[in-house]
Amino acid sequence: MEAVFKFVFAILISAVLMVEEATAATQHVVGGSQGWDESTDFSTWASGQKFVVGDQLVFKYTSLHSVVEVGSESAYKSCDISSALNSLNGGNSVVKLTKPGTRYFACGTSGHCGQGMKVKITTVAADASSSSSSSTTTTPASSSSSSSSSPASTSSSSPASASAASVSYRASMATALLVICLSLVSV
Ligand SMILES: [Cu+2]
Repeated sequence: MEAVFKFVFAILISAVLMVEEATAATQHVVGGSQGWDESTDFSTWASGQKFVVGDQLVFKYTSLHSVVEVGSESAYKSCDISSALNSLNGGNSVVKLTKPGTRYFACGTSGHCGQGMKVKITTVAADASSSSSSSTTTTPASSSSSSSSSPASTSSSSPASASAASVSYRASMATALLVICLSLVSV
């Protein structure tokens, strides 16, 4: 009987871990089904996404394009790719979002950035929303924007509620499994 309980318990624990795994990291295919292309509306695409630390960007593109990461908002706005932090080729480039903040990507092909082939990605901390108490989001993003004097509004407040929902979902999931475990023990 005890062996059966241990088996069930192991199944439940692995189920919890799988739920964690599924919600922990997201792969964002940049531009959705249209991919990394001049015709894609990247600002609309990005506004519908929530980028969390640990997530990945996947750039899918033809040999006409490349991916260049630039280091500043001004370089991004003026399509100045001479200050590139990184340059990627090959048609299937994966970029890991390792910390909170804003990153800027453009196409390296001449003229493409000017046609709108660029995207701005704002990543939020994974645990920023898990503190369910009424904390006023103290994101460390303000420290990185010390150089820019432009009053660019940070639009990182609205997607925070989305992951709060997923966190509470995970919490209720874990609680439900715990209750099942406890009821099995008492049998
Ligand atoms: Cu291009």
